[in-house]
Amino acid sequence: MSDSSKKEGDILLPAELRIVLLGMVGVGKSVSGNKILGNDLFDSKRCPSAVTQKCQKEMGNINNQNVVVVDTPGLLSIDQTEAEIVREIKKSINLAEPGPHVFLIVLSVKDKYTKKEEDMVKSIRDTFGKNTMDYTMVLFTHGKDLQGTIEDFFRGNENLHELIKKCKYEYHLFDNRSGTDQVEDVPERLSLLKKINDKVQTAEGRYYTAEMLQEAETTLQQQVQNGPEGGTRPKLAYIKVGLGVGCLFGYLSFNGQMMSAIGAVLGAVGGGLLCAALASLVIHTQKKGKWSETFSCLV
Ligand SMILES: Nc1nc2c(ncn2[C@@H]2O[C@H](COP(=O)(O)OP(=O)(O)OP(=O)(O)O)[C@@H](O)[C@H]2O)c(=O)[nH]1
Ligand SMILES: [Mg+2]
Repeated sequence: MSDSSKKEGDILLPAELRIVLLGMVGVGKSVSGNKILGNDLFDSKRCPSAVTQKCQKEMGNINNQNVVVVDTPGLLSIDQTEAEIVREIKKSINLAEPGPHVFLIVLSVKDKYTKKEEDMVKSIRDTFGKNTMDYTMVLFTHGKDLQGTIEDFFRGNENLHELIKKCKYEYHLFDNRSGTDQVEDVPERLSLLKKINDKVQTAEGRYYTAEMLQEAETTLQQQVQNGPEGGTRPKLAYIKVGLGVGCLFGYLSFNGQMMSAIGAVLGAVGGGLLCAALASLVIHTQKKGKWSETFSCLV
């Protein structure tokens, strides 16, 4: 989906650019939002507890383009339960209506990329669904603390490097100096907005929508219902069909040689076992994402 655009020189800019900030507590989401908008609008401070507790939408006009920024509470915070935080950050989609062009996952280069950061990214992907990475950029903060280049930094961790490769909007580096002087940091702001605008252009103005969020919610619900092992429901369905088909075959094939009822029972047991085995194979390969491998073996 795309919205109306206007021509500026040779570049086709979306009339409005919508950005959602995501990440863990204290990594610099709010201060980055202030820098993007060139204004001190989001509350930001060094503090042992989460500062941002609710989603907040702010906007500004930068180089004749409306820019909407939605700040969100930090994930994996101990100040609220994960369910509460996820419920809150989902509101960012409506606040950025008709939907954000880009999610900025904010990471600080002062922090190592550990299982906690991986869990945070997983939580974002579970919440916003399979399309998330098509609309995501990693925004690194604390640039001044970097030794070497940002590329050296993320290539130094295989999982972080993999994350960057998956992000259609790639990555960007900020250094948000303390205080309000960072809002005057025009070159950093403009280079980020240019990068996002270029990517939006490549994506032909598409943005993440409320329908995608709805789809993600449905998928997650199904996964919860089916349980971590893929659930028993599909297996039961296969077994029921197997029993039915087995009964029929058993009845037909043994009819005349044995009592047809015994034939039906034998057929039902055989059919049930066969279909249960097939169900397990299907679920196992589905979970491992090895459909093509399985089918190339079977053919
Ligand atoms: N020097 C420096 N300080 C930064 C940078 N980014 C953030 N900070 C500081 O880190 C502190 C936390 O920044 P916030 O923007 O409030 O972080 P947040 O992610 O919004 O935090 P919560 O709302 O609590 O989740 C503030 O004191 C910022 O000034 C940076 O790039 N460089
Ligand atoms: Mg904040």
